[in-house]
Amino acid sequence: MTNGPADEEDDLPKDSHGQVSESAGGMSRRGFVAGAGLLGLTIPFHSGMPAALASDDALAGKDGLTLLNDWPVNAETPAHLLDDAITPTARHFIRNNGLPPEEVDAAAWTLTVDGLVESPATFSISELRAQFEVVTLALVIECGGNGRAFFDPPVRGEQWTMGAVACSEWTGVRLADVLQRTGVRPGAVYTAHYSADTHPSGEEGRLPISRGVPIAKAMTDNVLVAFAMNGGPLHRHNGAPLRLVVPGWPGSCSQKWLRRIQLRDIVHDGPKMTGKSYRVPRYSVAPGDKVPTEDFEIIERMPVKSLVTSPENGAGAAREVEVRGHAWSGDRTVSAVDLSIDFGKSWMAAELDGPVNPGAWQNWRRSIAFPEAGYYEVWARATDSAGEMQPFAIDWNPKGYLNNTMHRAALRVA
Ligand SMILES: Nc1nc2c(c(=O)[nH]1)N[C@H]1C(S)=C(S)[C@@H](COP(=O)(O)O)O[C@H]1N2
Ligand SMILES: [Mo]
Repeated sequence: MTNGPADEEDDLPKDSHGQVSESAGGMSRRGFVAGAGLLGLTIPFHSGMPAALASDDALAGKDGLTLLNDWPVNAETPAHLLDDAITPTARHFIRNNGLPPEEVDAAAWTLTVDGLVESPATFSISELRAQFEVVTLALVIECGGNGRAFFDPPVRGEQWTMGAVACSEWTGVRLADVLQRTGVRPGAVYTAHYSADTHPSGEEGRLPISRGVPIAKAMTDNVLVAFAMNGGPLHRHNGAPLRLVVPGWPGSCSQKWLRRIQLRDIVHDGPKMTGKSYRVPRYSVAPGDKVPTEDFEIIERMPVKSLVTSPENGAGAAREVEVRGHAWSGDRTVSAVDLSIDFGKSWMAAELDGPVNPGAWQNWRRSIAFPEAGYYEVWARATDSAGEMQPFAIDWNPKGYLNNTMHRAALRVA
């Protein structure tokens, strides 16, 4: 079964309530998320996903992911499967705007760096390995649309709940080292990333996505051109054999199946850079407001956020449990994670680790004794090094980006 590409620039048909009428898995998209937006729990898709939808090999090599769309393949990870400090490859979410290249030959793959550089160059993966320092870093990739499913009124696009985020260990070379080798010409302001995936329309030469970042971001020393993931090859859907990893910024900056980086003298204007893609209004808008495209700006750093990965949302729990999860904040560090089990009336600090390296998420935990049996929600609220805290309510925007509201995990305490 096919849902069709969810091109974030295309106007999909809407029903009379202004909701997306495109179906997912035979149900309306709202059907999937009904209730989830109210409580942040009972997300029925995992158990509710029709078996036929997951029966083909779209998710081969993945473990427990929830398929949101099978063409292109888009799949998220239930929060409790993100419990590991380092996300296993099998649990790294998949966000495809197009169709991955069918057959890739890592030995023949090349990366070309050109545009406003002193000396354009083309590198094979073995040349990258041989000519630059190889580094391994734990880095968060989070889709700009993670949490979109909770927007009210709803917005179109993939209906991510909590799980379009991961922190795998990436091995590669620093983009900064590669750019230092080719030289950056004065006047270069932005990168432009090109890749080998194809547009779902099948139109010759039409790119599914080509994003870029300001040169200063590209020169940050945790931005990698990565050829290994968790000590093994990249998964086919995570960009094999070569991708960018740009931690702290929308996942869309981390171009998969990377073939070319061009330096430009203007802000890159490739597909999904302009219009309303990965852009938000410069000011707060009322939920449902129409906003002129010229009032949108490119999303840069991702906001402070946290995830409760244990116990599992909706599970039963003993009277005393260890609650744990991760927290991250764009280019910053997280300075505190606070927990509430009484709907925000009172808060207690979690024990919080530092990041293993800049760009990694931070693990936190706390043992909690529930006062009596019953229904609880564990709320987690991270605060970052700039004092920014996760909000209660979504700062609504037309494309459903940047939802960093607190994660609320429901528990039945025996
Ligand atoms: N070539 C290419 N790169 C891409 C994409 C894509 O569709 N094509 N999707 C982007 C988006 S929107 C995100 S959130 C991340 C997701 O990375 P993942 O699929 O490995 O989790 O890849 C980015 N890189
Ligand atoms: Mo994304």
